[in-house]
Order: sequence, then structure tokens, then C-alpha cells
Amino acid sequence: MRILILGGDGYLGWPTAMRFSQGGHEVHVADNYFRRRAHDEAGTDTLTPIGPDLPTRAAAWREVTGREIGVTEGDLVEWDVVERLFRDFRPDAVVHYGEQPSAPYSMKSREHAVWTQTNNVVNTLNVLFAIRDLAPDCHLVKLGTMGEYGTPNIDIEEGFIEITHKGRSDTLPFPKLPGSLYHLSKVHDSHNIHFACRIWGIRATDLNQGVVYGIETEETALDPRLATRFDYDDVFGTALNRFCVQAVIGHPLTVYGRGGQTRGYLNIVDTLRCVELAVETPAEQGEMRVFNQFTEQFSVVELAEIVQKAGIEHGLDVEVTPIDNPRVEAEEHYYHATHRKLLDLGLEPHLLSETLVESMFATIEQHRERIVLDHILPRDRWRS
Ligand code: NAD
Ligand code: USQ
Repeated sequence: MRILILGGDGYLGWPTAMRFSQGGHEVHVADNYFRRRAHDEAGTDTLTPIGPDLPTRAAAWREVTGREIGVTEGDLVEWDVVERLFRDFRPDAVVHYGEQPSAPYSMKSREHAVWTQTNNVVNTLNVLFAIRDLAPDCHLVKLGTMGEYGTPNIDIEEGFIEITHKGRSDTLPFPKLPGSLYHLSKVHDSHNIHFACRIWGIRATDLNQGVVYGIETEETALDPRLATRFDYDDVFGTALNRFCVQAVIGHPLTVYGRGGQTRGYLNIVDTLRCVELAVETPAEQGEMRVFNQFTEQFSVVELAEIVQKAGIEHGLDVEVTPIDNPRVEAEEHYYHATHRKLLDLGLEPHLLSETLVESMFATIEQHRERIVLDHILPRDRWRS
């Protein structure tokens, strides 16, 4: 298959591109390096050293495996870039990771919020028009987020819910209560994708993904030059990845508030498998499928305890010190989200274990001199 990976320079995009290329597919990646620029501006950086740009990473991949990954350096908000990508590459499937992914970044200021929503919503609209007009059979596999649903006091279904109202029934999109302006951008995307499926007849799978952890995949392990980025800072680092770095440097684990915030989590290895499963079994023409993409749910306190235990095994002295929550979110709440559809397609989860956490410690220890201590504690508050 011809597979286009948007956001192919990112934490998830680069390992996904290598996975499909290794599987014998023709792969092309596109990225505008927003993520790298945002870190440069903040004075942060990926813990794992990565190549300076996509052509260098693709050259390393060619040298190690003999396989090609095509590269476009460009901004998906620009129609010319998206049009050229679709005309020249003619994808059978598009895996769309290419958005601003951080909730804290989107909540920094009016400018950050406007930029996040414009970037994410407009670039996805461009992709939808490109599919409609240039590749109508192409299957869109779009990364959404479990955070679109928020934390309602009822079970979360996979995208849709059957409702009976005043004696009549229908299956409608599950209500959305996102907790940041980033998460809200994904809700806007989902509505636009649903519209494109209903009105234009395109095919799409919206992957409502939970929080991803992990550093290594089969392909990143082949050569240090194939590593993916790994962030631990207050803006782009995610919970478990941050806790592992904090444990290694002896910083108390930064549980925000009471720590009962519960989310779905998954290993980066399972992200790649889920995306593969979605691409291998495309949605029907006119269908929008929604998969809840995570394997286990944990509260923040439970995550911290797992890291603490693994730390003790590893000879680290790990403290957990709750800090005032910089975000605005429920700190104790009901959370039960369905996640059947990917399991039904054959996903075999790699569950979180102390062994996995210890292997992350080992990689972090190799690069500990790169850790910027000033960016461990959160700096921005969501409500002044
Ligand atoms: P990432 O920032 O590492 O990857 C996104 C990539 O997209 C970056 O390389 C960035 O430069 C690029 N990009 C952004 N805007 C672009 C534009 N206008 N044109 C071209 N490229 C652009 O983030 P990630 O963690 O790899 O996440 C990938 C996707 O998965 C995102 O859409 C994110 O919202 C979603 N997601 C991530 C997680 C997670 O825990 N990492 C969980 C759920 C969903
Ligand atoms: N948290 C802490 N301490 C920290 C960091 C986070 O207690 O040091 C808490 C947060 O307050 C939150 C939970 O951990 O309650 C998860 O936070 P996170 O930063 O790991 O994840 P989040 O902001 O939700 O965003 C990440 C990705 C995003 C993706 C989302 C999936 O950055 O791209 O959409 O996970 S989900 O959470 O399911 O919406």
C-alpha cells in the first residue's frame, strides 16, 4: 500500500513510518518541524538525540534497512503543500498525526490557543478536501484523543451512543466534554471528519487514543540514529514518561492535586499495532469508525506507585510529592471507557509492567546529562 504519514517527524509518526516501511509498504512522511521549533523556543529538547531533520533520518533508515521513506518538509495548513502531496504520492491510506498535541501548550495564552486550533482544524480540513477531490478511495486514519470525551459520570462508549428520547431512538455521537483547548481542537476535527464521511462519502477511522508511554519500538532499537523523540518537560512530556525521568534524577514525582485523575494509557508499541490494524482493515466508503485506543486505565497516583516500586527494584530512591494542580480537572471521578474494537481486530496489548518501567530507566540513564532541570515543574496555571 502507499501510506502517507502526516506528522512523520514526531514521537509517534517516525516509528510508525519505519514500521510500515519495514512491512513492505511504500511510505511518505510530511512534517513542518513545529514540534522542534516549540522546544527550541522553550529551551527544552528531546531526551533521546534524534537526527537533525527528516532527510537525515530517512537516509539512516535506508542505510540500516535498504528501504526508502519519502520526505516532504512542509506545513499542512498550506493547501499547496497538501495538494502536491496527494497529487504526487496518491496515497491509499493517510495516517494523520500532524497536529499540535499538548494540552498545556494550548492553554498558555490566547495566541497559543488560537494557533493550536487553527493549525489542527485547518490542516485536517485540507486533508479532508484533498481526499474528496484527489483520492476519494483513500482511507483516513486520524489520531484523535480519549480526552475528547472528558470524564462524564457514565460509561464512555466508542464514538457513538444509542439514545432513546421521548420514545424515539437513534445512534448519535457520544457527548464531548474536553478539558483543554487542544482536546477541543480534536472534537472539532471529529465533527469535520464525520461531516466528510456523511456528506461526501469518504472513509475514515478516528482513533481516540489515550496517553502513550515508552521509548522503544522494534525499529527504533535497530540503530541509535533511528531513535524517536522522548520528552519529559512540563509542556510536552506526558505523565508516565515524565515520572520515569523524575525517578532517575531523584526528583519527587509530580502528581498534580489529589491524583485521582484517571485516563486510558498504552505502550508506544501498541500505538503502532493499532494504527496498523486500522490501516489493514479500512472503513467502508462513507463510514466513520471510532476506536478507543488504549489498553489499561490508571489514576495518576497508581502510575506514580508503579514507577516508585520499579524504582526501588532498580535501586532508586523515589518520592511521590503531590503538588498544587496547575490544570483545571476533576481529581476524583468515575471513569470507565469501552475499548473493544481494536481487541476484536486482533490487538494483543503490551501491558504496563515494572520491567518495562525499568527498561525505560535504563535508556533515560544513558542520556541523563541532557535533562533540563528547570522544565520539570509546571510553569503555567490554567486558571489565574
Ligand atoms: P508530536 O508533536 O511528536 O508529533 C506531531 C508532529 O506533527 C510533529 O512532528 C509536528 O512538527 C507535526 N506538525 C504539527 N503541525 C503540523 C503542520 N501544520 N504541518 C506539518 N506538520 C505538523 O506528537 P505525538 O505525541 O507524536 O502525537 C501525534 C498525534 O497523536 C497528535 O495528533 C496527538 O494529538 C495524538 N495523540 C498523542 C498522544 C500521546 O500520548 N503522545 C495521545 C493521544 C493522541
Ligand atoms: N499529570 C500529573 N503530573 C504530571 C503530568 C501530568 O499529575 O507531571 C496528570 C495530568 O494532570 C492529567 C494526567 O496526568 O490528569 C494526564 O496528563 P498528560 O500530560 O500525561 O496527558 P494529557 O495532557 O491528557 O495529553 C496527552 C497527550 C495528548 C493526548 C492525551 C490523551 O499529550 O496529545 O491527546 O494524552 S488523553 O489523556 O486520553 O486525552
